[in-house]
Amino acid sequence: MPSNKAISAAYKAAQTSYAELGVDTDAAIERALNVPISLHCWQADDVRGLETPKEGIAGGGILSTGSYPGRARNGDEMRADLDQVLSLLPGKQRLNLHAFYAETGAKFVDRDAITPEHFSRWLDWASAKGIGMDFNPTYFAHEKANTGFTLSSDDKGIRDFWISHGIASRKIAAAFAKRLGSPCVNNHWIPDGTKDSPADRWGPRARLVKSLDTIMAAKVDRKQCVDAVEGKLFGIGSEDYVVGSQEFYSSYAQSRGLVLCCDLGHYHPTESVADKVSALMQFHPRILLHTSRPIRWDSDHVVILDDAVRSLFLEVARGGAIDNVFVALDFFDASINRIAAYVIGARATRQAILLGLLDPTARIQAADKGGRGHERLALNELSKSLPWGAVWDQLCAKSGVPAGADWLSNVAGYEKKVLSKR
Ligand code: RNT
Ligand code: ZN
Repeated sequence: MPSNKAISAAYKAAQTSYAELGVDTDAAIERALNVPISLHCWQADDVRGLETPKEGIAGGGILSTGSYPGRARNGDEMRADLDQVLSLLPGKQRLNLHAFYAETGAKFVDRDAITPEHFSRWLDWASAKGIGMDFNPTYFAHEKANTGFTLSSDDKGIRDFWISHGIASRKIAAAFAKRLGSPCVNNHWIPDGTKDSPADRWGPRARLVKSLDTIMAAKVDRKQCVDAVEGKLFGIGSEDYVVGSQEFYSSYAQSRGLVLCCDLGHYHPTESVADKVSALMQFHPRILLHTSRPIRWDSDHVVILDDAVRSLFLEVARGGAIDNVFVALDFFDASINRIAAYVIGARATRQAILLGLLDPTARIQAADKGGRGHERLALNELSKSLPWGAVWDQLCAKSGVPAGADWLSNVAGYEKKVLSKR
């Protein structure tokens, strides 16, 4: 358990090491604390949603595995868990809500009919905490998604239903933004696709464009509701064909002035999302990053400080693009304590942001420019062993949250007092 005195002594030494390489650690801490990270509500309840469960509903390929005790069973329990999570996280956070977390009381309200009032309890909670909210239409886990097609379905009735849902989501997002005084990112992920090779790869894509165009044509303030679209390589049940692939959405977002979402789990395992950033951002002024951890496939494991996450934020920092990316978590693991899962994933994401900002970029780029490839390589290597942990502890201390692994005792206390009683 590092004392405050030990933290500041270690920080002073670290500050000197970084300063020798031209890095201002105070400025990096300040900047890293201010990048909003959007906490996905769906880790708390294993992506179940708050609608009355119905029989025979496919999940759209989203699957949380494990049965660790303590899953949140309603909105109040979710908010209590998120309170606990927020108390352990340094810096600025937001809440990322999915549409099927509407609270409609005893009345069933279908997805095409939801309105901002159905989220008033979430809004009151976020407003009391002084945090912004983001939103996601839920185009899965619904009887009208069971064929595997929603907005790209060849059934007009199905398409129209989901178009209404998409429009409803945009109005809700705009209302969130207005109430909380901060633009709301509204991310559309559409699960449509097929398990096996379809005979027609064209029709669904043409229909998806038309449906999305209808949704985006609805009059909603685009400054308040910032729509994003998320592509994917494959899902459970859509192994062969995903209608909304990366190429589809990269072009769609760019041509329609929408934000493109890149999820770390949505590419071939050897593809580098870090490398994509500088390519995409020549054309896309802003992108949304879903931090996740795919193990062999899009498994949505808890984010850790691995190479994929580190190199992604290093690229963002080197490109000076930190203010042009939206950062959101996207993982779900029901096999471990869910509060700890949030804290680990959110802290790792912010650590990667901090590490990017601590990069001695000017020095490394000067070596590069001077044709001293060996120096570039040596400095890149050196940056891995710089005392960034001491800078991180200082960031936590500055934010008034436990440094090191001290937060584990808070999680243990909450498990004993609250989670074990569920
Ligand atoms: C699915 C996408 C999407 C979802 C959430 C629940 O593969 O990553 O972002 O995880 O909308
Ligand atoms: Zn995602």
